Amino acid sequence: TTASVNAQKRIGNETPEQKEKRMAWWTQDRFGMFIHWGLYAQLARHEWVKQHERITTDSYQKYFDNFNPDKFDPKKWAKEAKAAGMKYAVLTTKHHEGFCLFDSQYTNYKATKTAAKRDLVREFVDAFRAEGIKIGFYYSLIDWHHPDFTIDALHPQRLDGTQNPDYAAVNKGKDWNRYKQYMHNQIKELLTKYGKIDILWLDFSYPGKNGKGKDDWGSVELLKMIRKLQPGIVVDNRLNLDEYADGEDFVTPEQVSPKELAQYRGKTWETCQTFSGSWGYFRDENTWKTHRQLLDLLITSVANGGNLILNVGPTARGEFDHRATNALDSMSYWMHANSKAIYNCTYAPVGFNVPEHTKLTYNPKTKRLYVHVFDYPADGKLILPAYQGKIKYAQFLNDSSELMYKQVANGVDVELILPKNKPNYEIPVVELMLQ
Ligand code: FHN
Repeated sequence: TTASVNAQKRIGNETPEQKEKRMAWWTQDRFGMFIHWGLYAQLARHEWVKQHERITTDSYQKYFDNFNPDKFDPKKWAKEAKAAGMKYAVLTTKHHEGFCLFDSQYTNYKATKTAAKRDLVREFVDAFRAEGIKIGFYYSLIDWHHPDFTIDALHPQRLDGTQNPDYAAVNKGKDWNRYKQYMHNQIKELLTKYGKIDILWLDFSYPGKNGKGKDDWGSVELLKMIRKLQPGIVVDNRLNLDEYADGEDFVTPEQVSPKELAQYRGKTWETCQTFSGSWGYFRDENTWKTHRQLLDLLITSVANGGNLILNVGPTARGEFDHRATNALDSMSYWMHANSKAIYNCTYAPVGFNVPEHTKLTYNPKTKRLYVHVFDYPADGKLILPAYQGKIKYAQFLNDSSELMYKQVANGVDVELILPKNKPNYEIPVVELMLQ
Protein backbone atom coordinates (compact mmCIF):
# COMPACT_ATOMS: atom_id res chain seq x y z
CA THR A 1 0.00 0.00 0.00
CA THR A 2 1.11 3.62 -0.44
CA ALA A 3 1.34 3.98 3.33
CA SER A 4 3.68 0.99 3.64
CA VAL A 5 5.72 2.22 0.67
CA ASN A 6 6.02 5.68 2.22
CA ALA A 7 6.91 4.09 5.54
CA GLN A 8 9.84 2.35 3.82
CA LYS A 9 13.18 4.16 3.59
CA ARG A 10 13.75 5.99 0.31
CA ILE A 11 16.89 6.68 -1.72
CA GLY A 12 15.64 9.25 -4.24
CA ASN A 13 12.67 11.64 -4.00
CA GLU A 14 10.58 9.80 -6.55
CA THR A 15 6.94 9.18 -5.60
CA PRO A 16 5.26 5.88 -6.56
CA GLU A 17 3.28 7.84 -9.18
CA GLN A 18 6.46 9.31 -10.71
CA LYS A 19 8.03 5.84 -10.78
CA GLU A 20 4.95 4.42 -12.52
CA LYS A 21 5.17 7.19 -15.16
CA ARG A 22 8.90 6.60 -15.69
CA MET A 23 8.30 2.89 -16.19
CA ALA A 24 5.12 3.14 -18.29
CA TRP A 25 6.92 2.24 -21.57
CA TRP A 26 8.56 -0.81 -19.92
CA THR A 27 5.26 -2.05 -18.52
CA GLN A 28 3.50 -1.57 -21.86
CA ASP A 29 6.27 -3.26 -23.90
CA ARG A 30 5.99 -6.52 -21.94
CA PHE A 31 8.47 -8.57 -24.03
CA GLY A 32 12.25 -8.33 -24.33
CA MET A 33 15.34 -10.19 -25.50
CA PHE A 34 18.17 -11.15 -23.15
CA ILE A 35 21.54 -11.84 -24.80
CA HIS A 36 24.23 -13.72 -22.87
CA TRP A 37 27.46 -13.56 -24.85
CA GLY A 38 31.11 -13.82 -23.81
CA LEU A 39 34.26 -15.92 -23.96
CA TYR A 40 32.27 -18.77 -22.39
CA ALA A 41 30.49 -19.24 -25.74
CA GLN A 42 33.65 -20.99 -26.96
CA LEU A 43 33.42 -23.68 -24.28
CA ALA A 44 29.77 -23.93 -25.39
CA ARG A 45 28.43 -25.54 -22.24
CA HIS A 46 27.41 -22.81 -19.74
CA GLU A 47 28.31 -19.25 -18.79
CA TRP A 48 29.46 -20.51 -15.35
CA VAL A 49 31.86 -23.02 -16.89
CA LYS A 50 35.00 -21.33 -15.49
CA GLN A 51 33.61 -21.70 -12.00
CA HIS A 52 31.93 -25.05 -12.36
CA GLU A 53 35.04 -26.67 -13.80
CA ARG A 54 37.55 -24.76 -11.64
CA ILE A 55 39.35 -23.40 -14.69
CA THR A 56 42.21 -21.15 -13.60
CA THR A 57 42.47 -17.63 -15.00
CA ASP A 58 45.69 -18.68 -16.78
CA SER A 59 43.97 -21.69 -18.37
CA TYR A 60 41.01 -19.50 -19.38
CA GLN A 61 43.32 -17.04 -21.20
CA LYS A 62 43.29 -19.14 -24.36
CA TYR A 63 39.61 -18.26 -24.85
CA PHE A 64 40.53 -14.56 -24.81
CA ASP A 65 43.37 -15.22 -27.27
CA ASN A 66 41.08 -17.26 -29.55
CA PHE A 67 37.97 -15.05 -29.44
CA ASN A 68 37.10 -13.89 -32.96
CA PRO A 69 33.34 -13.51 -33.68
CA ASP A 70 33.76 -13.23 -37.43
CA LYS A 71 30.03 -13.69 -38.07
CA PHE A 72 28.90 -11.04 -35.55
CA ASP A 73 26.16 -8.99 -37.25
CA PRO A 74 24.07 -7.10 -34.66
CA LYS A 75 21.82 -5.73 -37.40
CA LYS A 76 20.72 -9.32 -38.04
CA TRP A 77 20.17 -9.90 -34.33
CA ALA A 78 18.09 -6.69 -34.11
CA LYS A 79 15.91 -7.65 -37.07
CA GLU A 80 15.25 -11.08 -35.52
CA ALA A 81 14.38 -9.51 -32.17
CA LYS A 82 12.05 -7.00 -33.82
CA ALA A 83 10.30 -9.67 -35.88
CA ALA A 84 9.77 -11.74 -32.73
CA GLY A 85 8.01 -8.75 -31.17
CA MET A 86 10.68 -8.01 -28.59
CA LYS A 87 10.51 -4.32 -27.69
CA TYR A 88 13.69 -4.11 -25.60
CA ALA A 89 16.99 -5.97 -25.57
CA VAL A 90 19.50 -6.48 -22.71
CA LEU A 91 23.07 -7.51 -23.62
CA THR A 92 25.71 -8.78 -21.17
CA THR A 93 28.30 -6.02 -21.32
CA LYS A 94 30.33 -8.07 -18.81
CA HIS A 95 29.34 -11.37 -17.21
CA HIS A 96 30.94 -13.03 -14.15
CA GLU A 97 34.00 -14.11 -16.18
CA GLY A 98 35.01 -10.43 -16.22
CA PHE A 99 35.45 -10.13 -20.01
CA CYS A 100 34.16 -6.77 -21.26
CA LEU A 101 32.29 -6.61 -24.55
CA PHE A 102 32.73 -2.81 -24.41
CA ASP A 103 35.84 -0.67 -24.82
CA SER A 104 36.44 0.05 -21.14
CA GLN A 105 39.36 2.33 -20.28
CA TYR A 106 39.83 0.45 -17.00
CA THR A 107 40.95 -2.89 -18.35
CA ASN A 108 42.53 -4.67 -21.31
CA TYR A 109 40.32 -7.71 -20.72
CA LYS A 110 37.96 -6.51 -23.41
CA ALA A 111 36.75 -7.25 -26.94
CA THR A 112 38.70 -4.40 -28.53
CA LYS A 113 41.92 -6.16 -27.44
CA THR A 114 40.93 -9.48 -29.02
CA ALA A 115 41.05 -10.46 -32.71
CA ALA A 116 37.54 -8.94 -32.90
CA LYS A 117 39.04 -5.45 -32.44
CA ARG A 118 35.47 -4.15 -32.08
CA ASP A 119 33.41 -2.49 -29.37
CA LEU A 120 30.64 -5.10 -29.49
CA VAL A 121 28.41 -3.06 -27.17
CA ARG A 122 28.64 -0.01 -29.40
CA GLU A 123 27.56 -2.05 -32.41
CA PHE A 124 24.74 -3.69 -30.43
CA VAL A 125 23.46 -0.26 -29.32
CA ASP A 126 23.58 1.22 -32.84
CA ALA A 127 21.89 -1.77 -34.48
CA PHE A 128 19.06 -2.26 -31.97
CA ARG A 129 18.41 1.47 -31.62
CA ALA A 130 18.09 1.66 -35.41
CA GLU A 131 15.27 -0.90 -35.18
CA GLY A 132 13.52 1.13 -32.49
CA ILE A 133 14.29 -1.42 -29.79
CA LYS A 134 14.97 -0.04 -26.31
CA ILE A 135 18.54 -0.56 -25.07
CA GLY A 136 19.44 -2.51 -21.92
CA PHE A 137 22.81 -3.33 -20.39
CA TYR A 138 23.40 -6.34 -18.17
CA TYR A 139 26.49 -5.82 -15.97
CA SER A 140 27.85 -8.41 -13.55
CA LEU A 141 28.67 -7.17 -10.03
CA ILE A 142 30.67 -10.40 -9.70
CA ASP A 143 34.02 -10.55 -11.52
CA TRP A 144 36.08 -13.73 -11.48
CA HIS A 145 38.93 -12.15 -13.46
CA HIS A 146 39.59 -8.97 -11.48
CA PRO A 147 42.54 -9.51 -9.10
CA ASP A 148 40.81 -7.67 -6.24
CA PHE A 149 37.51 -9.57 -6.36
CA THR A 150 37.49 -11.55 -3.14
CA ILE A 151 36.58 -15.21 -2.94
CA ASP A 152 33.53 -15.90 -0.77
CA ALA A 153 30.61 -18.21 0.00
CA LEU A 154 29.60 -18.46 -3.64
CA HIS A 155 33.18 -19.21 -4.61
CA PRO A 156 34.45 -21.58 -1.90
CA GLN A 157 37.18 -22.68 -4.22
CA ARG A 158 39.98 -20.42 -5.38
CA LEU A 159 39.49 -19.12 -8.88
CA ASP A 160 42.88 -20.67 -9.52
CA GLY A 161 41.15 -24.00 -9.40
CA THR A 162 42.21 -25.27 -6.00
CA GLN A 163 39.70 -25.98 -3.27
CA ASN A 164 40.61 -23.58 -0.48
CA PRO A 165 37.82 -22.36 1.82
CA ASP A 166 40.34 -20.34 3.85
CA TYR A 167 38.99 -17.00 2.63
CA ALA A 168 41.47 -14.97 4.66
CA ALA A 169 44.40 -16.79 3.09
CA VAL A 170 42.94 -16.74 -0.41
CA ASN A 171 41.96 -13.05 -0.23
CA LYS A 172 45.21 -11.87 1.37
CA GLY A 173 46.51 -8.75 -0.37
CA LYS A 174 43.30 -8.06 -2.30
CA ASP A 175 41.97 -4.51 -2.19
CA TRP A 176 38.16 -4.72 -2.24
CA ASN A 177 37.70 -0.93 -2.46
CA ARG A 178 39.84 -0.93 -5.59
CA TYR A 179 37.49 -3.52 -7.12
CA LYS A 180 34.38 -1.59 -6.01
CA GLN A 181 35.76 1.57 -7.62
CA TYR A 182 36.52 -0.37 -10.84
CA MET A 183 32.95 -1.62 -10.90
CA HIS A 184 31.48 1.86 -10.29
CA ASN A 185 33.78 3.35 -12.94
CA GLN A 186 32.71 0.80 -15.53
CA ILE A 187 29.02 1.37 -14.85
CA LYS A 188 29.69 5.10 -15.27
CA GLU A 189 31.37 4.39 -18.63
CA LEU A 190 28.40 2.34 -19.77
CA LEU A 191 25.97 5.10 -18.78
CA THR A 192 27.93 7.97 -20.34
CA LYS A 193 29.53 6.62 -23.53
CA TYR A 194 26.57 5.00 -25.34
CA GLY A 195 23.78 7.57 -25.29
CA LYS A 196 20.41 7.01 -23.64
CA ILE A 197 20.27 3.65 -21.89
CA ASP A 198 16.79 2.41 -21.04
CA ILE A 199 17.49 -0.54 -18.74
CA LEU A 200 20.32 -1.51 -16.39
CA TRP A 201 20.26 -5.17 -15.37
CA LEU A 202 22.78 -5.60 -12.54
CA ASP A 203 23.52 -9.16 -11.37
CA PHE A 204 23.62 -10.27 -8.47
CA SER A 205 23.80 -9.94 -4.70
CA TYR A 206 24.18 -12.81 -2.23
CA PRO A 207 24.23 -11.07 1.17
CA GLY A 208 25.02 -12.87 4.43
CA LYS A 209 28.05 -14.53 6.01
CA ASN A 210 30.88 -14.58 3.45
CA GLY A 211 28.44 -13.20 0.86
CA LYS A 212 28.17 -9.85 -0.91
CA GLY A 213 25.37 -7.31 -0.60
CA LYS A 214 24.59 -3.63 -0.68
CA ASP A 215 27.53 -2.53 1.51
CA ASP A 216 30.06 -4.51 -0.52
CA TRP A 217 28.82 -3.01 -3.81
CA GLY A 218 28.19 0.50 -2.40
CA SER A 219 24.67 0.02 -3.74
CA VAL A 220 23.02 3.21 -2.39
CA GLU A 221 25.80 5.44 -3.77
CA LEU A 222 25.85 3.42 -6.99
CA LEU A 223 22.10 3.73 -7.57
CA LYS A 224 22.22 7.49 -6.92
CA MET A 225 24.97 7.77 -9.57
CA ILE A 226 22.98 5.61 -12.01
CA ARG A 227 19.86 7.74 -11.66
CA LYS A 228 21.87 10.97 -11.93
CA LEU A 229 23.54 9.84 -15.17
CA GLN A 230 20.42 8.30 -16.73
CA PRO A 231 17.30 9.78 -15.02
CA GLY A 232 14.79 7.69 -16.96
CA ILE A 233 16.57 4.35 -16.63
CA VAL A 234 14.83 1.21 -15.32
CA VAL A 235 16.93 -0.84 -12.85
CA ASP A 236 16.41 -4.44 -11.69
CA ASN A 237 16.30 -5.62 -8.07
CA ARG A 238 19.68 -7.28 -7.56
CA LEU A 239 21.61 -4.55 -5.70
CA ASN A 240 20.22 -5.82 -2.38
CA LEU A 241 18.23 -2.62 -1.88
CA ASP A 242 14.78 -4.13 -1.40
CA GLU A 243 14.36 -2.33 1.92
CA TYR A 244 14.07 0.95 0.03
CA ALA A 245 10.76 1.93 -1.51
CA ASP A 246 12.49 3.37 -4.59
CA GLY A 247 15.59 1.23 -4.40
CA GLU A 248 14.94 -0.93 -7.41
CA ASP A 249 12.33 -0.91 -10.12
CA PHE A 250 11.27 -4.49 -10.75
CA VAL A 251 11.55 -7.96 -9.27
CA THR A 252 13.14 -10.68 -11.35
CA PRO A 253 11.68 -14.18 -10.92
CA GLU A 254 14.17 -16.33 -12.78
CA GLN A 255 13.34 -19.50 -14.71
CA VAL A 256 10.12 -19.99 -12.75
CA SER A 257 7.28 -22.06 -14.23
CA PRO A 258 4.15 -20.29 -15.53
CA LYS A 259 2.05 -21.53 -12.60
CA GLU A 260 4.40 -19.73 -10.17
CA LEU A 261 3.83 -16.33 -11.81
CA ALA A 262 0.46 -15.56 -10.18
CA GLN A 263 2.24 -14.69 -6.91
CA TYR A 264 3.81 -11.61 -8.53
CA ARG A 265 0.49 -10.06 -9.55
CA GLY A 266 0.29 -6.50 -8.22
CA LYS A 267 4.09 -6.06 -8.21
CA THR A 268 6.29 -4.67 -11.02
CA TRP A 269 8.12 -7.69 -12.35
CA GLU A 270 9.82 -9.43 -15.26
CA THR A 271 10.54 -13.13 -15.44
CA CYS A 272 13.86 -13.96 -17.13
CA GLN A 273 13.88 -17.23 -19.03
CA THR A 274 16.14 -19.23 -21.31
CA PHE A 275 15.06 -21.06 -24.44
CA SER A 276 17.11 -23.95 -23.09
CA GLY A 277 18.61 -24.60 -19.65
CA SER A 278 21.68 -22.44 -20.13
CA TRP A 279 22.07 -18.64 -20.50
CA GLY A 280 25.28 -18.98 -22.47
CA TYR A 281 25.47 -20.93 -25.76
CA PHE A 282 25.24 -24.65 -24.96
CA ARG A 283 26.08 -26.71 -28.05
CA ASP A 284 25.10 -30.17 -26.75
CA GLU A 285 22.00 -29.20 -24.79
CA ASN A 286 18.77 -30.96 -25.65
CA THR A 287 16.28 -29.38 -23.24
CA TRP A 288 14.72 -26.63 -25.36
CA LYS A 289 11.37 -25.10 -24.48
CA THR A 290 8.67 -25.83 -27.07
CA HIS A 291 6.84 -23.07 -28.89
CA ARG A 292 3.83 -23.77 -26.65
CA GLN A 293 5.94 -23.43 -23.49
CA LEU A 294 7.36 -20.11 -24.71
CA LEU A 295 3.88 -18.80 -25.54
CA ASP A 296 2.64 -20.01 -22.15
CA LEU A 297 5.41 -18.01 -20.44
CA LEU A 298 4.64 -14.86 -22.41
CA ILE A 299 0.84 -15.05 -22.08
CA THR A 300 0.91 -16.07 -18.40
CA SER A 301 3.37 -13.27 -17.61
CA VAL A 302 1.06 -10.63 -19.09
CA ALA A 303 -2.02 -12.35 -17.61
CA ASN A 304 -0.38 -11.67 -14.21
CA GLY A 305 0.69 -8.11 -14.99
CA GLY A 306 4.35 -8.84 -15.73
CA ASN A 307 7.02 -8.93 -18.44
CA LEU A 308 8.98 -11.72 -20.05
CA ILE A 309 12.62 -11.40 -21.15
CA LEU A 310 13.69 -14.37 -23.24
CA ASN A 311 17.39 -15.19 -23.56
CA VAL A 312 19.53 -16.03 -26.58
CA GLY A 313 23.10 -17.29 -26.17
CA PRO A 314 24.96 -16.48 -29.40
CA THR A 315 27.77 -18.77 -30.61
CA ALA A 316 31.43 -17.75 -30.38
CA ARG A 317 31.22 -16.73 -34.06
CA GLY A 318 28.52 -14.20 -33.11
CA GLU A 319 25.42 -15.88 -34.47
CA PHE A 320 22.08 -17.09 -33.07
CA ASP A 321 22.09 -20.82 -33.76
CA HIS A 322 19.31 -22.61 -35.64
CA ARG A 323 17.46 -23.59 -32.47
CA ALA A 324 17.30 -19.99 -31.30
CA THR A 325 16.24 -18.69 -34.71
CA ASN A 326 13.56 -21.39 -34.99
CA ALA A 327 12.18 -20.37 -31.58
CA LEU A 328 12.30 -16.67 -32.52
CA ASP A 329 10.61 -17.37 -35.85
CA SER A 330 7.77 -19.22 -34.11
CA MET A 331 7.30 -16.28 -31.70
CA SER A 332 7.36 -13.93 -34.69
CA TYR A 333 4.55 -15.84 -36.42
CA TRP A 334 2.32 -15.76 -33.35
CA MET A 335 3.14 -12.18 -32.36
CA HIS A 336 2.50 -10.88 -35.87
CA ALA A 337 -1.18 -11.82 -35.46
CA ASN A 338 -1.68 -11.61 -31.71
CA SER A 339 0.61 -8.95 -30.21
CA LYS A 340 -2.38 -6.71 -29.43
CA ALA A 341 -3.18 -9.23 -26.68
CA ILE A 342 0.32 -8.65 -25.20
CA TYR A 343 1.40 -5.00 -25.60
CA ASN A 344 -0.31 -2.50 -23.27
CA CYS A 345 -2.08 -5.43 -21.60
CA THR A 346 -2.29 -6.74 -18.06
CA TYR A 347 -4.52 -9.02 -15.99
CA ALA A 348 -8.30 -9.04 -16.51
CA PRO A 349 -10.46 -6.74 -14.38
CA VAL A 350 -12.28 -8.16 -11.37
CA GLY A 351 -15.58 -9.79 -12.35
CA PHE A 352 -14.25 -11.58 -15.42
CA ASN A 353 -13.85 -15.25 -14.61
CA VAL A 354 -11.23 -17.20 -16.49
CA PRO A 355 -12.93 -19.69 -18.85
CA GLU A 356 -11.63 -23.25 -18.61
CA HIS A 357 -8.35 -23.99 -20.41
CA THR A 358 -7.78 -20.32 -21.22
CA LYS A 359 -5.77 -17.35 -19.91
CA LEU A 360 -7.03 -13.74 -19.98
CA THR A 361 -5.21 -10.51 -20.82
CA TYR A 362 -6.80 -7.07 -20.92
CA ASN A 363 -6.02 -3.69 -22.45
CA PRO A 364 -7.36 -1.08 -19.99
CA LYS A 365 -7.09 1.70 -22.62
CA THR A 366 -9.12 0.00 -25.35
CA LYS A 367 -11.12 -2.07 -22.86
CA ARG A 368 -10.56 -5.16 -25.02
CA LEU A 369 -10.47 -8.53 -23.24
CA TYR A 370 -8.36 -11.29 -24.79
CA VAL A 371 -9.18 -14.96 -24.28
CA HIS A 372 -6.11 -17.10 -25.03
CA VAL A 373 -7.49 -20.51 -25.96
CA PHE A 374 -4.89 -22.99 -24.69
CA ASP A 375 -7.07 -26.04 -25.43
CA TYR A 376 -9.37 -25.63 -28.42
CA PRO A 377 -12.79 -27.20 -27.62
CA ALA A 378 -13.52 -30.14 -29.94
CA ASP A 379 -17.23 -29.30 -29.90
CA GLY A 380 -16.54 -25.63 -30.66
CA LYS A 381 -18.24 -24.49 -27.44
CA LEU A 382 -16.31 -22.16 -25.17
CA ILE A 383 -18.24 -21.22 -22.03
CA LEU A 384 -17.62 -17.69 -20.71
CA PRO A 385 -18.77 -18.01 -17.07
CA ALA A 386 -21.02 -15.16 -15.88
CA TYR A 387 -20.26 -13.03 -18.97
CA GLN A 388 -23.94 -12.43 -19.69
CA GLY A 389 -24.51 -8.77 -20.55
CA LYS A 390 -20.77 -7.98 -20.58
CA ILE A 391 -19.93 -8.50 -24.27
CA LYS A 392 -20.93 -6.50 -27.30
CA TYR A 393 -18.82 -8.18 -29.99
CA ALA A 394 -16.46 -11.14 -30.38
CA GLN A 395 -13.85 -12.04 -33.00
CA PHE A 396 -10.65 -13.98 -33.54
CA LEU A 397 -7.77 -11.57 -33.08
CA ASN A 398 -5.63 -13.05 -35.84
CA ASP A 399 -8.03 -12.26 -38.70
CA SER A 400 -10.80 -10.15 -37.09
CA SER A 401 -13.34 -12.77 -38.16
CA GLU A 402 -16.58 -12.46 -36.16
CA LEU A 403 -17.50 -15.10 -33.63
CA MET A 404 -21.09 -15.77 -32.66
CA TYR A 405 -22.18 -16.31 -29.07
CA LYS A 406 -25.37 -16.99 -27.22
CA GLN A 407 -26.79 -16.90 -23.72
CA VAL A 408 -26.74 -20.21 -21.87
CA ALA A 409 -30.03 -21.43 -20.37
CA ASN A 410 -28.86 -20.49 -16.86
CA GLY A 411 -29.08 -16.82 -17.91
CA VAL A 412 -25.63 -16.14 -16.52
CA ASP A 413 -23.07 -17.78 -18.76
CA VAL A 414 -22.33 -17.08 -22.41
CA GLU A 415 -21.43 -19.77 -24.95
CA LEU A 416 -18.94 -18.69 -27.57
CA ILE A 417 -19.33 -20.67 -30.79
CA LEU A 418 -15.93 -21.49 -32.29
CA PRO A 419 -15.49 -22.89 -35.80
CA LYS A 420 -14.49 -26.52 -36.24
CA ASN A 421 -11.21 -25.48 -37.86
CA LYS A 422 -8.88 -24.13 -35.22
CA PRO A 423 -7.00 -21.05 -36.48
CA ASN A 424 -3.42 -21.90 -37.46
CA TYR A 425 -1.94 -20.75 -34.16
CA GLU A 426 -0.69 -22.86 -31.27
CA ILE A 427 -2.81 -20.72 -28.95
CA PRO A 428 -5.53 -18.78 -30.82
CA VAL A 429 -6.84 -15.57 -29.25
CA VAL A 430 -10.42 -14.34 -29.03
CA GLU A 431 -10.89 -10.57 -28.78
CA LEU A 432 -13.95 -9.44 -26.82
CA MET A 433 -15.33 -5.91 -27.04
CA LEU A 434 -16.93 -5.25 -23.67
CA GLN A 435 -20.14 -3.40 -22.87
O1 FHN B 1 24.67 -16.14 -12.41
C1 FHN B 1 23.80 -15.46 -13.30
C2 FHN B 1 23.47 -16.31 -14.49
O2 FHN B 1 24.65 -16.67 -15.17
C3 FHN B 1 22.56 -15.52 -15.43
O3 FHN B 1 23.22 -14.34 -15.88
C4 FHN B 1 21.28 -15.15 -14.67
C5 FHN B 1 20.34 -14.34 -15.55
O4 FHN B 1 19.31 -13.83 -14.75
N1 FHN B 1 21.63 -14.34 -13.47
C6 FHN B 1 22.54 -15.00 -12.55
C7 FHN B 1 21.85 -16.15 -11.82
O5 FHN B 1 20.73 -15.61 -11.13
